[in-house]
Amino acid sequence: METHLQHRDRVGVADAVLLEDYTNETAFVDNLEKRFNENLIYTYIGPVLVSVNPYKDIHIYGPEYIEEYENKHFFEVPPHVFALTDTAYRSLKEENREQCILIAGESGAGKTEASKKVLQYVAAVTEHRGAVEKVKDKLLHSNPLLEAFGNAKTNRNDNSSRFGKYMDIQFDFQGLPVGGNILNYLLEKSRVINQAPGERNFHIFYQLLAGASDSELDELCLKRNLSLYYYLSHGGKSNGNNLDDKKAYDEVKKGIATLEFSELEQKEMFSIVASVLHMGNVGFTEEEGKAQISKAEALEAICKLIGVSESQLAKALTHRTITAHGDVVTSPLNRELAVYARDALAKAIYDRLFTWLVQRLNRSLQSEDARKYKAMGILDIYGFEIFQKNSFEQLCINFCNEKLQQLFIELTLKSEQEEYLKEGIEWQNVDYFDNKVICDLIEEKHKGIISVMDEECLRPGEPTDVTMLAKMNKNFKIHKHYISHEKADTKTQKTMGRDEFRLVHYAGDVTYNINGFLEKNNDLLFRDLKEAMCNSTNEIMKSIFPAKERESMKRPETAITQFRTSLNNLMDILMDKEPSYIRCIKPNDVKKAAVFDETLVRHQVKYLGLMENLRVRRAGFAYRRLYERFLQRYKSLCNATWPKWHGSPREGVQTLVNALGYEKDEYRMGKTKIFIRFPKTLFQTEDAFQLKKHELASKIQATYKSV
Ligand code: AD9
Ligand code: MG
Repeated sequence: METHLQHRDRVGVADAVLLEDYTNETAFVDNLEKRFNENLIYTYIGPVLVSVNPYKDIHIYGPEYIEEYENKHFFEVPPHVFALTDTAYRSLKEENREQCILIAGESGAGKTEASKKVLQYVAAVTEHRGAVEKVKDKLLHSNPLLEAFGNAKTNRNDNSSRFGKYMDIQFDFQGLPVGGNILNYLLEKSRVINQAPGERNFHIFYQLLAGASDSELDELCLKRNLSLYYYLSHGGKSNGNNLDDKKAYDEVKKGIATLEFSELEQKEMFSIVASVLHMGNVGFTEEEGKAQISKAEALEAICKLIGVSESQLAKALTHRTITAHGDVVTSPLNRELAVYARDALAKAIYDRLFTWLVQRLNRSLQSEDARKYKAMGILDIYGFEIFQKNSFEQLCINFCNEKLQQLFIELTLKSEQEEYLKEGIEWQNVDYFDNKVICDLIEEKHKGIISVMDEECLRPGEPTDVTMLAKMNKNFKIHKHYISHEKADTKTQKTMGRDEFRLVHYAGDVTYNINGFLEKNNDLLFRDLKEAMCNSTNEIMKSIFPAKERESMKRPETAITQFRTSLNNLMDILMDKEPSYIRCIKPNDVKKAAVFDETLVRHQVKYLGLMENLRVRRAGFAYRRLYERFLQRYKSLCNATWPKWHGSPREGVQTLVNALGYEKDEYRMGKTKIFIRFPKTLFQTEDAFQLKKHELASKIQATYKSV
């Protein structure tokens, strides 16, 4: 028989807190690798689930697995996303505590897949009845729709989410799903007009061209040929086979039907998608510095599809109206500016259409039931990004991760401390790096980076990226987490360009390039274009370009300020809930099964803060278990407790550990749980138990044989 120790050598430990040396990153990564090689993609750090993307179907999500995990105690079944979901769901149902499941990890690590498994599990273990069934159907079908519009093929993930998503599943008092709500964050809208080599635009464009019938395409003035569309012709072509896109289009159609879109809504939505494609084909010539539309067919198609007048749109694309000192002045754009205006319009339309879609899904998912519901939220949001070249988008994303890390610290440390307190166990605070200082550097009112950026954006005169950076360099000169070009030269020896600044994030240093910050943060759309869209006869278009925005003289908030506001709202939502964590890890950069790139994994372990997490978890006691459960498992190891203990479970455990010879320093007795300091103690007990079990089994067999 393989002993517990041998078994552990082969498949590693299911919970990293049981590693002998919990400060050793190599041991931690080795453990993940051993498990990965055995197709054991899940590992715990206490209650936190670490998941390593297997990049292949490992058949662990079927009905038999749902059954295995339903109503089981977290630590008595192998680690699994179902176990985590089950625990969260039962806490919601039985203890009435709202839940949130926070999923983090870099692009391609498996966040979205994990979020779908959570939903799948919830759908499977809740009752199958008429109304509930319908809600579940809608929840499940909203995903393909969101992914069609919000995901794209990138070099790192063939189905990369290009937006952040927070989805609430709402439950009634019986624990049945009655509705849902989705919040979306920061769609990568620049993808609409341009894609990196090998990458694609958002899936929906390809799906529409591959999946729509000839007559549907005719109505949208589209042809099936991808290369006809400028916005699709930069990056990679379709997957090589159109079949996936075609199939995905059918899924989208199914989603549209399940979520009860009207015929008109559907038609208008696809008209807008098509008009974005046509937008890219609007060309310009220039005469005497004035842009003129050169390709009339594209413009005609747009105007036909969204019901705006050709002359108004043509004028809006080639002119700009501003109000200066109370006077309204219209001036012509040159070719370069007209192209810029066209692209800005395409991006704005698509971005707003996406938000409309989310709101439309929410209307469909709204619980009909007015009774108070409890929510389980699932957060699937972009992980920390460190690229060769980092821009405004990376700053937003990394800021978001700083905030989530802050929440993680507060919630995990808080709950850890609370547990010791509750159990009456003395506890010494552990040191950990509190990243609040970085959050403050970025977002502090009137002082932080966001304030400086906004001030520059709104300043009269001629603010530029260069002036913005100069101001930041000056204001944060002595900040420990901000490194300017000059400071880098003298201090760190890591040289930087004059147009760069570096932030020392909790997860590592990131050097940002300032070029484009001002424009991206301003996110301006010329007034003429807004006006043209607001005159559209397409109801969706009208609603996403409301007239009041056009009339309002007030400047809209900058992009990063809007983002900060929505993030802080999200933090408030999450703060009130009981959190569960899934930390996803990508094993390799080639999207392949069975390849475990140790360096790559190490890097992620670092910036997901897993070692710190483990340290905090282990600072006190590696292992804890309710008295009843501990006794139940190990009672055969002591004559006084076997086969049945008649006193209180606490006394039983005390008798048991005395018999096992636990030293005083090895454990503590809490109010409801035993806390064991070292993994070794537990392993010895577990090995003794396995041996005993084996002995007992042989004995029983021998008895049978002799009969
Ligand atoms: V991104 O930040 O949106 O670019 P995610 O969401 O972290 O990223 P995703 O869930 O989309 O990654 O996973 C990427 C791919 O890995 C999937 O398309 C699957 O092919 C593969 N994957 C992920 N998780 C699993 C799994 N549990 N089992 C099998 C998986 N394959
Ligand atoms: Mg994703």
